[in-house]
Amino acid sequence: MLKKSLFAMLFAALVLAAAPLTARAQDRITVGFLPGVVDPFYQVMQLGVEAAARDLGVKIITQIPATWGVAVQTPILDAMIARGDLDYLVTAPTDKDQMIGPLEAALDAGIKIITVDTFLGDGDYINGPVTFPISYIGSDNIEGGRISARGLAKAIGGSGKVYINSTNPNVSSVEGRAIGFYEVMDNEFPNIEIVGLDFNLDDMNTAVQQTAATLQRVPDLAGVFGTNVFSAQGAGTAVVNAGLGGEVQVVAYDATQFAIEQLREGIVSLVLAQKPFDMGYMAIQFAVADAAGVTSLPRRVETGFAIITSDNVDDPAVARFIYQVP
Ligand code: T6T
Repeated sequence: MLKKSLFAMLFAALVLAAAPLTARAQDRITVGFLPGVVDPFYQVMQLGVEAAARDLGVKIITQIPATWGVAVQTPILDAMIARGDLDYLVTAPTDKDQMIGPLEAALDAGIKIITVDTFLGDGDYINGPVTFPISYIGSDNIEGGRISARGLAKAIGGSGKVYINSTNPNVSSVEGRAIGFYEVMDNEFPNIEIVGLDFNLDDMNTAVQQTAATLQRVPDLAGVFGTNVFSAQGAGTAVVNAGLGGEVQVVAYDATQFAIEQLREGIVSLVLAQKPFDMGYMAIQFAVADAAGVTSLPRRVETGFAIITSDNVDDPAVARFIYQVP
């Protein structure tokens, strides 16, 4: 008798212990992760996505385009929709207008959208032209452009000619950076002239060639703003190739190891670190919260920056934002 009831108690305890696990497995959501391109920024974002997925018990399907652009991202998106098992999609649209249609198709197929790093429309998901994504989680890139402009202006002593190397038109992130940069140079630095803006289509070799051509065309160039990983790497490389390291100052958006090395060598004067890990982690938290019925998730979350200079690069509180890719 005693044996029987002990067994019954043990069985009941096992069932109770297993119940939350079973419920959790059944409720588990599946989230697609479709960033912009293979680069250190999105690799760190992927670490954030995976960490949150582990912590919250979410299944992740990741597809990373090899090159930047709508023509590459759209068929990958279509294939992710066709799988039929995604509940949410965390994505960085590679064009603020052209990706609206393909992402609406995902929504129509029952997949809820969270945009990270880049947004659709004007990014105002409450009153703007595009309101279907749950949220935009990313940098305030106009502010990042302003910070970059003030950093470059300081590095060149407040006067001279500067040049912008960027990736593509109509991408909310890099477009915002150029807007903020122009705004500050126009309003705060009357002695600084912006001599050009090139689009390298997120290709580092193109960025090298374009910056080299500008150095030829404008022999008294004082500074370059590289608006993302490949733009800044290309700009820094061209400056070094021309033997102008330290003479022509570079401001680098994105805290890659390469940018930090160039900062230590005096080629780059300021590195602006974004927080891609946070973007990825929070996007998964938002998906889980939405699935659980949370209705007041913020429609826009700005993740902030770390401004890295030679004065603080070894401070652990700042250095932790340098992109660490395994
Ligand atoms: O700068 C990031 C990202 O914010 C931008 O949207 C695209 O380029 C990067 O991924 C860096 O390469």
